[in-house]
Amino acid sequence: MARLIDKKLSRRRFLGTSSCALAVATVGSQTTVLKALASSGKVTTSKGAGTKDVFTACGMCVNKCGVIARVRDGRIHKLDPNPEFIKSRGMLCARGNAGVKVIYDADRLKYPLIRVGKRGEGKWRRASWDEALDLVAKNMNEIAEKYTRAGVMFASTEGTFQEHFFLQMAECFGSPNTVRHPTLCLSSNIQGFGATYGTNPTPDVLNADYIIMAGANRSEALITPDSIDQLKGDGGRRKLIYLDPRFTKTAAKADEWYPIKPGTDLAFILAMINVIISEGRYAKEFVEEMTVGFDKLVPHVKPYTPEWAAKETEIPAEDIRRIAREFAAAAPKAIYYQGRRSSFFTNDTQLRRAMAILNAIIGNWDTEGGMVPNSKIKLVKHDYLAPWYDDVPERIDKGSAAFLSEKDGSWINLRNRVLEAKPYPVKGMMIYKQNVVMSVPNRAKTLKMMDQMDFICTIDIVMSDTAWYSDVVLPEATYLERQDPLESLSGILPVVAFRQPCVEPLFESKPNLWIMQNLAKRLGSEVAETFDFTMDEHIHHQVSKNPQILKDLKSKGVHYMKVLPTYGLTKGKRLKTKTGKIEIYSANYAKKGLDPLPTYTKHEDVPANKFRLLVGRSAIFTHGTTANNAYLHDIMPENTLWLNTLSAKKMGLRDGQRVKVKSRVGEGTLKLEVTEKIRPDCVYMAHGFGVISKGQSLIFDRGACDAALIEDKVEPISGNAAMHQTFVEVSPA
Ligand SMILES: Nc1nc2c(c(=O)[nH]1)N[C@H]1C(S)=C(S)[C@@H](COP(=O)(O)OP(=O)(O)OC[C@H]3O[C@@H](n4cnc5c(=O)[nH]c(N)nc54)[C@H](O)[C@@H]3O)O[C@H]1N2
Ligand SMILES: Nc1nc2c(c(=O)[nH]1)N[C@H]1C(S)=C(S)[C@@H](COP(=O)(O)OP(=O)(O)OC[C@H]3O[C@@H](n4cnc5c(=O)[nH]c(N)nc54)[C@H](O)[C@@H]3O)O[C@H]1N2
Ligand code: SF4
Ligand SMILES: [Mo]
Repeated sequence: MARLIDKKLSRRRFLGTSSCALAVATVGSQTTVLKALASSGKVTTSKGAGTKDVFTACGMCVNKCGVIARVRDGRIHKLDPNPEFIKSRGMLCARGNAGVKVIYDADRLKYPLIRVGKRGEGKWRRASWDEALDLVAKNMNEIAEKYTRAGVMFASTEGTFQEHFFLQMAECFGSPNTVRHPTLCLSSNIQGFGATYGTNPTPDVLNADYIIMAGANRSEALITPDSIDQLKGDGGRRKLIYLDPRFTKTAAKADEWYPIKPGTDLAFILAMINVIISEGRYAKEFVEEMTVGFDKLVPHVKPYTPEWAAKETEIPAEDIRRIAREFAAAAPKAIYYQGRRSSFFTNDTQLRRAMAILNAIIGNWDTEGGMVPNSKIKLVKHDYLAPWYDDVPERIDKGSAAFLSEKDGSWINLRNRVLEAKPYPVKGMMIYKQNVVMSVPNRAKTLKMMDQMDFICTIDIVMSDTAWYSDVVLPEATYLERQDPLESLSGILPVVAFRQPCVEPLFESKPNLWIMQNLAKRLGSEVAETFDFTMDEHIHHQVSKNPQILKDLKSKGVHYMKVLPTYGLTKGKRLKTKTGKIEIYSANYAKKGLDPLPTYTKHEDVPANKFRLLVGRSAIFTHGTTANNAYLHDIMPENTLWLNTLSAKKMGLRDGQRVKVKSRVGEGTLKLEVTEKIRPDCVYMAHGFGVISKGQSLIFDRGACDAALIEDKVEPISGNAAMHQTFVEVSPA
């Protein structure tokens, strides 16, 4: 932790400190915040009749930052950051603060609902839990009977600790067809880095002297602690190079910004490797000792000169050459940051392989300021004996990608197979905390898939577009009203996060475990038995090997083992690859007929009179989930279409006018935002608008939906979606 703060600070002092003064710190100055971590005092708790402070974990996005909920007279009146939560450096973002609105949102789901009109018409009747769950179980059993258990698919996403129970339900019911968020998000990242290192390491952003971020907008797409640590470069020794077709908030914080031509990042990296090798700037000893296939890499990158890459990327050759030299000179405290979402192009896995290889040849593996393998605090797994069914086929999307995850599947490939009923029909959908109508590219196809379902049940907290198209909608208690299982968050400094109820669940909402248990009872004793435990028993079982975890969670809302990173733990050990080394050349890929070394492939250029549609995040929204939150809605009531000033001028379009955007698969209408902050050949719109559901009263009929426009292209190695390969026409509305 000494390195965490600019000044030297003993472990003891850090542990004995932290103060709620921190709660007012903003992302603005990272140094201030890290210093605040060291300021004196304990977590302040309120005193007085009717007041209570509850440690919990934010549920507004994947980061799960530590929260202290201030409860007054049975109502949460404020959410503060938990200064002890080292992963988030003791902070909450705008969305974390706006969590109060989630619980007291007039639009939240209050009771189980059963559809009465046509699907998507929005006519519902209130039902009791008994009636709703009877109906769900009846439909699941009928579909299983008619089409096998694989006929019911289970869709869910990361972000809540309770997803485990939903996946358990899928397994115990007997369906192999679980489909999760990774193939909309980071599966090619996991695949590309996994194939090279045997794991997807964490970049040590805090301690790196030289960072290249490309296609990773950390000042807006918030990942803790990277988003905070990245800001340390301000005025300091750190250099941040940023590649993005858009001038984002990260660009504003970078030392250099290059509006790279989308889809050409691989050329940039191959040229960097070319320079580093041809000028002998690689880590020779490390490469010799820790990697395989370097000899094949040398001739492979020969043609990829900076001059060649300049034509592809539109980044000057002299800059590429200089950046490569600076990068190698800063080694091993230099990182090519791999980002998170890698659902960009159809060669994303090879791009991530190239990133991994570039990092490897400068020898930044498992070193301070380099790429560090994750540590994780062990919790005891909850074991159960899933019933065995003889007649269940394999996953419907089996074989649709070279490396398909059995648990996550491939969203787009699965949807295609369901639409073709190949090799068998899938007629039921169980959905937990996923908004598939918004998050899977080509909305028309998702709706078509839903149309052909005999039954759809969605468990959500609001009437999402997906819930709107369902037959039964079940209201889950929000993250502020639930006890969730403990969650171990891996990283350089791993933590265990804790989510406990701050207030009683409002209306008739119920936690997922309760819902699964009561559904299981209706699916037969074998399924029910696997859910025969209380949450309290579950949590005590999780910490049975280390009861201190729970003690820490109760007393300070977080458990961690160390406050100082440890490096070099893998030294002298075999990595989790086949050869036990870093695989620059992948024999595994060669065996599957894939390029064993990343080879450059060109993507289609933007056709005349069209634009490339880019998607990405805004700091104040999470996916298609939070735009209807009243506090956040105040900041941005609708999305706009970013169009470059030059392009707008050429087309005679002006700022603020309404435009129609049309792709091969859909269209939408929204306000135009004329800006210099985007390349002239691209347009951009924020995600989460253009909703179909009238149950989201603030944003219904506002803005346009990007999922309606994006074509459903797929990366063939990981099965990830490729979301930046859609071209659109823009015209006055
Ligand atoms: N506020 C907020 N934070 C979040 C989330 C959220 O919804 N809201 N979601 C979380 C999740 S699940 C994820 S996966 C991460 C996503 O985190 P990131 O992957 O960092 O974020 P994105 O905004 O999806 O995409 C990054 C940037 O890539 C740029 N880009 C597009 N095409 C190219 C290209 O060809 N080359 C280069 N170099 N850049 C390109 C886009 O303009 C965009 O600014 O964020 C996480 N954090
Ligand atoms: N067009 C487009 N598509 C994208 C992206 C993009 O940028 N643009 N980004 C992609 C990425 S990186 C990702 S990770 C995925 C994410 O996409 P999804 O996996 O679909 O996740 P979210 O969009 O966050 O939807 C979460 C749903 O859960 C509900 N919810 C929130 N809290 C709770 C809760 O406590 N309990 C229950 N039961 N429900 C809850 C929300 O209301 C929402 O309906 O989207 C991907 N798809
Ligand atoms: S980054 Fe923001 S929304 Fe995400 S968990 Fe942390 S406070 Fe919550
Ligand atoms: Mo994601």
